[in-house]
Amino acid sequence: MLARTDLRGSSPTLAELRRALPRGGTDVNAVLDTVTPVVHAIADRGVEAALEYGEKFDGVRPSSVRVPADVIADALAKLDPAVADALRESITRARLVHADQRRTTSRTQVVDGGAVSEKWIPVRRVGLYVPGGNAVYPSSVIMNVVPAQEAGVGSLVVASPPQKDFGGWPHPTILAACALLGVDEVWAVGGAQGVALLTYGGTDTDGAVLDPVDLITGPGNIYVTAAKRLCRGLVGIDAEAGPTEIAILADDSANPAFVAADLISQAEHDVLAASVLVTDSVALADAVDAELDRQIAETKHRERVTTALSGKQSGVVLVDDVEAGLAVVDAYAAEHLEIQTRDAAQVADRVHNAGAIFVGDFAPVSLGDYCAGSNHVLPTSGSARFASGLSVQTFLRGVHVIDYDEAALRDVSAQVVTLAQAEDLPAHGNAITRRFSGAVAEAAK
Ligand code: HSO
Ligand code: ZN
Repeated sequence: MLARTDLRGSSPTLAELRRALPRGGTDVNAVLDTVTPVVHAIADRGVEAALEYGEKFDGVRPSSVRVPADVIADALAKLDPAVADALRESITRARLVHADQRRTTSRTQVVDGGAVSEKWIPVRRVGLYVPGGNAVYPSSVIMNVVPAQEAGVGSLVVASPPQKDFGGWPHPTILAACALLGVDEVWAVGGAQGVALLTYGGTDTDGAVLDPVDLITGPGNIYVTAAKRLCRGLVGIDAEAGPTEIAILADDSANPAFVAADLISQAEHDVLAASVLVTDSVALADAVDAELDRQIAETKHRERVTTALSGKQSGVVLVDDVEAGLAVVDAYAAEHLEIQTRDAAQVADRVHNAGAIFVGDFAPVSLGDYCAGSNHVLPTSGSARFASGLSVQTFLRGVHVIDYDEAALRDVSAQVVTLAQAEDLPAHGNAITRRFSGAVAEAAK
C-alpha cells in the first residue's frame, strides 16, 4: 500500500537524498493575492472589516470580537468532566516540562569593572491563533498557552474563528480549554482577518480597545499562513506550520502493528499529512503494509488516512542498515521521528535533525500530542534542520546589559578607536575619546 523508495546499495549525496525522499508541499504564494486585500482592509478599517470577512468566510457575525466572560465560563461548566480531567493532566505535565525551560540571567565579568549580562524578557503581548472548522484541538491551546505563561508573558489573547453552530463564538471546547488555562481574553475572529486583527488591533463593537500583539503563534490553514507571511515584521511570527509529518526509523525488531498504528495516527490529521517509514527490513515493510490494510479498514477517518498514505508525501524508504537510515531521517528532518529499533535510545542519540524524537515502542507520537509533557507545536517541512518547536524560549528575548566603569572603558579605548578608524567611523572613536583627556585622545590621532 505504501509506495517504496529503494535506496539499498546506493550512496546518494545529500542533494540526491533530499530529492528522492517523499515530500509534499503547499504553495502559500499562490494565495497571497487573495489574502493581501484582507490584511489591508483590516489595517484600514479594523474590527468592522474583520467582522465582514468573518461573515463572508465563516458565515456568521458575532455581536462582538471579544468573547464575553460568561460564554467562556459556561463552556467550561458544560465540558465533559472526563475531557476536563484529561486536559488538566495534559496541562500539569506540560507545565512541569516548560517550567524547566525558564532561563536565568547570565553575567560575565569580561574584565575588572566590565561586565555583560544577558537577561531574558518575556514578549509583552502574545496572540495565539487556534483554528476552528474540522480541526478543533484544545490540546493545541495548551501547547501554545503553557510555554507563553511559563515564560512570564503577561498579556495573552486567543483568537479562533466564530462558529455558526455556537452562536458566533469559537468552539466551546476551545473556550473551555482557555478557561482551564486561566486565559480570559478570547477573540471570535479567524482566518487571515484574525491574524491581521491581532497584528493591527482595533476597537470592538462595544467600544472596548483590542490591543495589537507583539508575537503571533499557532497553526492555521494556508490563508492563515499567508496572512502570517504578510504581517511578519510588523509582528513576530513563530513559524509557518505545514501539514503534520511522522517518520519512523525501524528495524526488524519493530512491532508492525505499532508502526502501522502510528503512521495512521498522524495521517488522520489531514489528506496532506506525511507518514514515512524508513527501514532496513523488507519483512517489516511487508508486515506494516498488511497491518495498514487491517487497521485502515477499522479506522474512523478511513478516507482521509488512505489519501494521506497514498500521497506523494508518504511512503517507505528502504535502506541497507540503521546507519543509512539515520542519514535518511537526518536529510528528511521530520516534525516527529519515532525510533523503533534495537537499542532505540542509542540510535535516538545519534539523530541530528528532528522536531521531536520518540524513543522505543512505548513513546508514540500520540503521547506527545497530548500528555507526554513535551510540546506538540513542532517544525515541519524539513525546517527541523534549523528550527525548534514551541518552548518558553519562543516567548523570551535575550537582552544584553553592558556595564563598564571608567577604568574598564579607558583600558580598551585604544582598541575601540582603532577599530572605528578601520571602519572609517571616526565619530564612534570620538564617543570614546571625548570621555578622556590626554593619552587616549593622543593615541587616537
Ligand atoms: N500531531 C499534531 C498535534 C495534534 N495531534 C493535536 C492531535 N491534536 C501536530 O503535532
Ligand atoms: Zn496529532
